[in-house]
Parts: sequence; structure tokens; C-alpha cells
Amino acid sequence: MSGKTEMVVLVTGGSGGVGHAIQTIVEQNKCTDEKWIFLSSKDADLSIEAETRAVFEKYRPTHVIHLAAMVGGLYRNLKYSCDFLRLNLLMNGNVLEMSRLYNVKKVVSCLSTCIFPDKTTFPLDETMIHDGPPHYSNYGYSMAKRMIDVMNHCYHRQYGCNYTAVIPTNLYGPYDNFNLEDGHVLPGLINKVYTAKKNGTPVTVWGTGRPLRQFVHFLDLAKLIIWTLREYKEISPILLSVDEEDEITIKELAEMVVEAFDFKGEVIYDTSKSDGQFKKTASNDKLKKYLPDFEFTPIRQGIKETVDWFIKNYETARK
Ligand code: NAP
Ligand code: GFB
Repeated sequence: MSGKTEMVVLVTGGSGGVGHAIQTIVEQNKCTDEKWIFLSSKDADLSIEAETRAVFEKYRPTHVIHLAAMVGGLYRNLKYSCDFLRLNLLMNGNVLEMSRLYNVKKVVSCLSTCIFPDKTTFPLDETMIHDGPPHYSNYGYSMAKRMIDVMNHCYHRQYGCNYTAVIPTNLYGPYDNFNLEDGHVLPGLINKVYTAKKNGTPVTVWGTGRPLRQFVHFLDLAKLIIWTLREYKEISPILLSVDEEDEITIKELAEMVVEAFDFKGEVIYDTSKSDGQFKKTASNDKLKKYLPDFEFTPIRQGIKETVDWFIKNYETARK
């Protein structure tokens, strides 16, 4: 070992679901000449420029994985559209500008498949991001995320910066947000079935159960983000998704959670609640060209592991 730190990777949003998964993968593949720093909002509120500057000054990163965001499921998005837009625009603007000022060699940011146009053809691919407005249900969040792609291209054009982004589908796994009002469907259903089983009450799934989603495990995404940081050379983003054939309905998802808990009670569908976007089927053709042999965690296995993690960590899990 030379004793000289070659690579200092700053992970914003390091305390979230994806951030924890990156920590796990980094610990598994320890590399002695790399320093990894995982930030939470307690280290710096990245929507505030001075706090963002202070954290860059402190760590002087050579590389940034930018995960920090105001994040939430359908119902949180419906409620706080403006906050999602404003806070995410601020965080993204501050992180990318400080990366430029501190000569960061590469930034990988995280988009989401909800940023694609609502009225479109399927499957979605990387060329279609700006082709029309996103679904109204997450308009603020989606537009802020879309602007990361715009910023990546502008920073490259004007300053030659090497900023890119990944576009994951719906995600899940340990350290997710299991809060019923704020979180996504899978942690929400896990929390609901846990409580229903404990109390002998029915489970209520929100909406019709008909919408379709592709789910990626946090650990799979973590491996792919690290690969993107090390190997991916394009400014244009890359979709990180399971196959189109692996898309499932929310009803099928709920049945898998019920099975993982061995829950025998009643399952009710509350159709007065919004379904959100019907589908956002994404293509992984580009990913497959780069990594033809990458294997995603099968959804049933991933759900079982997440359920077991939730039961074991019930007291401390975010909920
Ligand atoms: P998460 O678990 O909710 O974590 C969010 C992270 O952002 C936390 O570390 C949080 O810090 C940090 N953060 C929030 N506001 C901040 C602020 N003002 N200043 C500094 N840090 C702040 O989210 P996740 O699921 O890991 O998501 C990671 C990335 O993936 C996000 O960019 C998200 O948009 C994207 N994504 C997520 C999904 C999904 O289904 N989860 C799907 C597609 C894309 P604290 O812990 O201190 O609050
Ligand atoms: O995961 P989710 O909130 O996100 O909801 P989206 C997916 C589907 O699950 C919707 C249904 O059709 C909901 O009606 N659902 C059923 C539930 N039961 C529940 C429940 O208990 N909780 C939740 N949350 N949903 C988000 C976007 O959309 O996806 C964000 O709003 C982000 O911007 C994220 O992109 C990945 O897939 O609908």
C-alpha cells in the first residue's frame, strides 16, 4: 500500500436504503487505497449551499455518488409536490456545483423511472426522458430529477465535467422507509402485513392492485452504481432494471408479501385510493449490452430477506 489515498468517494444519502447497500458492498470488496464517506442529513443539509460547501471542504472528494433526495411513495408525492421539486432542485444544484468547484473527477446521480413521459410507448429507454410531461402524481419530484440529466449535459458542455446518472426502477430492501404514509408500496405492505398478523386484523392494499411495477433490490442497485462509477463512460444515463418479463402487478406483489409472512388473514383492496401511474415498463437493453451476465435477485427471495430483516429490526426500522 502506498499510503496515499487515490480515491475519496463521497456518498450523499449514505444513510438511506441505497446508501446502506453501497456500504455493504464496499465492506465486502474492501479496497485499501479508497476512502468511502457516507453522509446523512445530519452531516449537512444539502439543500443549503453553505452546508454543502462545508462538507466538500472537509472531505475533498475525488468522486461523488449522489443519492440524497426528498424521497417518497405515491401518496407522499401527491401531497408535497412543491417540496419535492424545490428541495430536490436545491440539493442537486448544490451537489453538482460543489463537485465542479472542488474538481470532482466523476459524479453518479440517481434518477428514477417515474421521470419518463406519462403518455408514451413502452418499453421506456434512455432516449425518451424529455419527450413529454411525467405523470401528474409525482410531477415535482420527476421534474427535479429530470433536471439532473440536463445539468449533467450542461456541466459537460461548458466545463468538461464527467457527471452521469443511473435510472433505477422501484427499489426495495433492508433499511427502506417502512412508514405507511410516506414510504413506497413494498415496505408499506410489509409493515401492514406484520401488524395484521400480530393483531389478527385484515390487510388493506391501497388502490386496485392492477398497476404494474419492476422491482430492483437495493444490493443489486448498489453493485451497479459502483460499476457505473468505475466503468461507465457516458454522460447520458443508463436504466438499471430487471427484465420486462419480470414486471408484476401490485396484487402479485401483495400475494408475495402475504406468502413471505405466511399470513392467513383477509386481504382488502381500498379502491378509493389512487393507483398512481399504471405502468412505467423499462427496457434494460443498454445495461445488457454492457453487462450481459448481471443477475438480479429474484423478487420472492428479495422479499423474504427483507421481511426477515424487518422482523429482526422492527424496533429500529424507519416506520
Ligand atoms: P431514502 O432511504 O429515503 O434515503 C434518502 C437519503 O437522502 C437519506 O440518506 C437522507 O438522510 C438523505 N437526505 C434527504 N434529505 C436530505 C437533505 N436535505 N440533505 C442531506 N441529505 C438528505 O432513499 P433511497 O430509497 O435510498 O433513495 C436513494 C436514491 O434513489 C434517491 O435519489 C431516490 O430518488 C432514488 N430512487 C429511489 C427509489 C426507491 O424506490 N426507493 C426508486 C428510484 C430512485 P437522512 O437519513 O439523514 O434523512
Ligand atoms: O411504491 P409506490 O408508492 O410508488 O406505489 P409508485 C406503487 C403502487 O402501489 C400504487 C400501490 O399503485 C399504489 O396504489 N399501493 C398499494 C401502495 N398499497 C400501497 C401502500 O401501502 N403504500 C404505497 N405507497 N403504495 C413512486 C413515485 O411511484 O415511485 C416516486 O411517486 C418514485 O416519485 C417511486 O419514483 C420509485 O411506483 O407509484
